[in-house]
Amino acid sequence: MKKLVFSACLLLAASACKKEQKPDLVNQHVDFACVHVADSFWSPRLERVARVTIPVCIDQTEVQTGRIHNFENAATGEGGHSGIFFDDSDVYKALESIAYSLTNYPDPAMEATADDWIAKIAAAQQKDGYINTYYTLTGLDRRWTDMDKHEMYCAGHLIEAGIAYNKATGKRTLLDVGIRMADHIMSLFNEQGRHWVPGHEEIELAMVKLYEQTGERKYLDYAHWLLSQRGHGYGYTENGIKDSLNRWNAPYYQDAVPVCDLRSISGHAVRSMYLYCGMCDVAARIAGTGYEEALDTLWEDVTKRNMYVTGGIGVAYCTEGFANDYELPNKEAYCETCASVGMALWNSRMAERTGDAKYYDILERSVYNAMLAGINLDGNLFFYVNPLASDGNHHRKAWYGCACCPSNICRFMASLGNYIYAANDTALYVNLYIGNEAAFKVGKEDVSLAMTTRYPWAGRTDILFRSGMKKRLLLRVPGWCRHFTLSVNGEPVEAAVRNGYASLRGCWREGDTVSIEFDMPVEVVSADPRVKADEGRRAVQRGPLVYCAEQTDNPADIESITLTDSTRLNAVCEPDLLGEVVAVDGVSPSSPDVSFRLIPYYAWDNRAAGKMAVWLKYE
Ligand code: FUB
Ligand code: ZN
Repeated sequence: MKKLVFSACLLLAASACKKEQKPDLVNQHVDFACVHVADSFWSPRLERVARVTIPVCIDQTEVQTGRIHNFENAATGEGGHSGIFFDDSDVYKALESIAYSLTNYPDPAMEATADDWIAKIAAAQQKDGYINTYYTLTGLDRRWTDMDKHEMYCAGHLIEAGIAYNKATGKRTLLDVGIRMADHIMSLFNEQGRHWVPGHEEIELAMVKLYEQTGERKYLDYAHWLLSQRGHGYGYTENGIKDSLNRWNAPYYQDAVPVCDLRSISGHAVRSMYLYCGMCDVAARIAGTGYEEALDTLWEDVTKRNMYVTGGIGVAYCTEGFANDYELPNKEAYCETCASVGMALWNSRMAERTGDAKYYDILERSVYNAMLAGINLDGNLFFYVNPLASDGNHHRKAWYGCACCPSNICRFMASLGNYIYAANDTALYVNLYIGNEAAFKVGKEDVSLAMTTRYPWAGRTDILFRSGMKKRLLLRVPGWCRHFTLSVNGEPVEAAVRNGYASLRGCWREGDTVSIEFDMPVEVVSADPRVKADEGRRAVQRGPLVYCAEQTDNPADIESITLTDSTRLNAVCEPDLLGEVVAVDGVSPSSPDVSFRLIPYYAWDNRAAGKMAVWLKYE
């Protein structure tokens, strides 16, 4: 049955699987529609997104909150607006999630729901193409007066959803709504018209997607123009975040300098991530933007001085953003789930731009730790904030007033297959080790593969060629891995590692199997000494996973857990714990008894409430 569904997806996705190589990208990711995830770790999670999490988003949108009523009211002009001014974006992100999910988990009832919402959205669009239920219901005369009111942010999510739904179903109503809104925006704000600095980035990357979808160059140029608006003092807000002089807080909005002069991260974390995505997208398609140096320097700043061991970013509650370099408190960490999704979106683009595996190291860290913690094991409770320590009072919730995170996790997970492979005319890159069956083009060749793995629990992955391939095979060697072995059809082989990829010859026959095995010992890691919060502390990692101590496993105060150089740390397979995990048991040298237990960080707060800590005392 699964196979049949998979073949249908391949047909639908045929165009996605035959993309032309972008000249300024080293490689391009293989579209998730060509990659059927079949993996003991991820498949149950993706199925839960389809069967539980998206239905939660639907229920919240239709029943528990006024999100869909806002569109109904905007269409009739009767009734008021409820919720936050950017709640429309949650509806669009839910639709984008539905679109991705339908590709792998066809669901006619869910598709009918989506069609129903889309009809309501289309009915709410103004004649001039404008669509935003907040202003339609509170006073269209005030639209486009405050750059922090997220009109372009919502439009960006609308466009992304319209493209996704068109690709998944062939239907184009939502895409056309998005195109009309894009054209409306472009008619108002442009070189001859008004300046505008989108207070929350998102529209930039969406315009590039719209260019890819329609082939209309104007959308790409417009994304470039929007980026060029930053750093010239054009920003204005009535009710948004202000500086000490009561003006638009330019650093918060990534608007203090022109984007090609950005060298250090500032302000809001999610906005920064989406901005950097837009910059990558434009730089890959327009020569001479000058964004590359900014992007490379920003990446160093984010990952070396402002990122948690979990891959989470953003510290400050007041700005949902970055603080001083190395200021990374654990209990007070913000680490919004959306910011981790943003890290994945940005790092995958950086990898396409450079062909360097180090970006996938960061993507993997963010996804398997900070992002995955954002959802519980049952798929129906969410963290917005993902601290690295808790007194026992931080718990996932069924929903949030500001509910950006649940649908962001959904859309990311439902399109997880995007991050496994990338290709160019001469090589196939393997970026993540996630079991799958895939069929796609590498250059002009049709390639079909099956990957099997027990990652992240075990280090071995087998890749079976179901077709021949005359291209190099580049296998990412994760940054955490100190030793690995490779074999082809059971015979050990050696391979040079360049840019983080083990590179293998370029002539494969149907039936060949390449196996790569990473040693996956338990490792104790320390933070940069400048991180005050982690002084005298260590964290535990195994493979891509960061571990934590939870009170329910460690009834004595977790603050008393102490690692020493002689503590033995044993990896223990626990098939029945937390949906299957490898736990890490600490045994002190003076006693054979287990003195503490650690579990993967992503799995915390799924049992009895209690304290949690990632960074443990070290003596
Ligand atoms: O403002 C829209 C979204 O809501 C942001 O991305 C999140 O940080 C939250 O503030
Ligand atoms: Zn969020």
